Amino acid sequence: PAVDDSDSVVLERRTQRTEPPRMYQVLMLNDDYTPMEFVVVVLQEFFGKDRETATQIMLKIHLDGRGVCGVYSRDVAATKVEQVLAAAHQAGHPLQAVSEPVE
Ligand code: TYC
Repeated sequence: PAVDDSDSVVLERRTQRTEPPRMYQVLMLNDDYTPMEFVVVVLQEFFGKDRETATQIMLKIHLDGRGVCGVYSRDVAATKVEQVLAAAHQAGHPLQAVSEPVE
């Protein structure tokens, strides 16, 4: 920090600017067996979607093969994937989820 010869204060940045952390999108993948209702419940329970939004995302996945469920820091995204896979496995459904960096 330095003070100039007028009354205004000049604050220098002496440290390197830190990039914001990379964000990761969690995607669910379509399959032929997982019930639509199960996917809608997963989107509500683990991704905080209301029922209408969850239904729209589920249908998008059903039609396009994959869809974004949410965007999170790396650790949170990894946990979401684990939660989806655990719930699907427990229910006996083949539902798959992955996370990948945004961009
Ligand atoms: N295709 C499934 C069905 O017709 C529904 C489904 C939607 C499954 C999204 C997985 O990620 C998924 N029952």
